[in-house]
Amino acid sequence: MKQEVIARLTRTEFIGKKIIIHQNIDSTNCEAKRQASHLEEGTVIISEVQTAGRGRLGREWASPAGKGIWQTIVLKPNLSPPKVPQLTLVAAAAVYLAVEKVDPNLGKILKIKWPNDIYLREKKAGGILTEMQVSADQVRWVVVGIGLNVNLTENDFPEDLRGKATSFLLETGRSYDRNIITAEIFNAFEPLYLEFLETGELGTSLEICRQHSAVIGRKVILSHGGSEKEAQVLDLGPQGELIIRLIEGDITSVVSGEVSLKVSDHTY
Ligand code: BT5
Repeated sequence: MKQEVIARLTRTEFIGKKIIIHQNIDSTNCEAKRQASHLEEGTVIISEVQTAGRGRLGREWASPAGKGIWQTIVLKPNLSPPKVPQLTLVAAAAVYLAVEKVDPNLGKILKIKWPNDIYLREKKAGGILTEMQVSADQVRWVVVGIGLNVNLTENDFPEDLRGKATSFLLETGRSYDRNIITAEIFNAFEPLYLEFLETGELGTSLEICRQHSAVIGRKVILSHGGSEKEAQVLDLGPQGELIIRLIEGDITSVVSGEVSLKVSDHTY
C-alpha cells in the first residue's frame, strides 16, 4: 500500500486525510484503540499483515501479507452509544459503493450479510468490526475495522476457511489495486457517515444494505446465548435492525450485537 497513491485518489475532507501504514501489526483495530484518544477523527490505520486480526466475539481474522485490505477508521462521532453499531452498515454500504465503482461486475455479485459480513456470491470476502469506548454515557471514540480479501489465492487462506472464504481475485480472475479500493472506500464512507450524523438516519446506507442484502427473503437460524431460532428475514428496519418472522408466525426484530446468523436455505 502506498500512502501517496491513496492520498492522490482521496477526495474527502477528513476520512483518510491522515493514514498510518504499518508493515506488520497485531490488529489494526487494536492499534487504533491504543492510539484513538490522541488521533484526529478520520485517521486510518492500515497494515500489510495482521498477526492477530480479529473478528467479533474474539474470533480470528486471517490477514496474510500484501494481498488484503486490513484497515481501521478512527471516528469521534457525537452519537448515543446504542446508535454506534449502525456504523457497521454505513461501512458495509461504503464498501459496496467502492467495489461497484472499481469493478461493476464485482458490485453485481457483492452481498451484505447482516450485520457485518461482505460476501461475493456465496462465500465470505470481507468483514467489519466496529468497537467503541464509552465513558459517562458519552462515546469517546469508535473504531471501524474493515477487512477485505482482495488478491488472496486459495493457498493464502488457512485450511479451515477454504471453501468458505473467497477473494476479489478468486471470483473474477483479476487482481486489483488495493490503493484505489482503499481511497474509494474513504470517498464513499465520508458522505454516508455525514448523512447518518446529520439526519440521525441511515438513509442511503440502509437502502444500499437492503438492495444488496444476502438475507432478505431468506430463512435463517439466529443464535443468541446458546439458543437457536429459525426465522424468515422480511426486511431491515430504520435502525438497521433485522425484521423477521419467527417460525411460529410472530413478527419481531433483532439488533446487531445480539445474534449470529446462518442462512439455512442456502450454503452461506
Ligand atoms: C468479522 O468477524 O467478519 C469481522 C472481521 C474484521 C476484520 C478487520 S481487518 C481490519 C480490522 N482489524 C482487525 O483485527 N479486525 C478488523 P466475524 O463476523 O466474527 O467473522 C469471523 C469469522 O470469519 C471467523 O471465525 C472465520 O470463520 C471467518 N474468517 C476469518 N478470516 C477470514 C477471512 N480472511 N476471510 C473470510 N472469512 C474469514
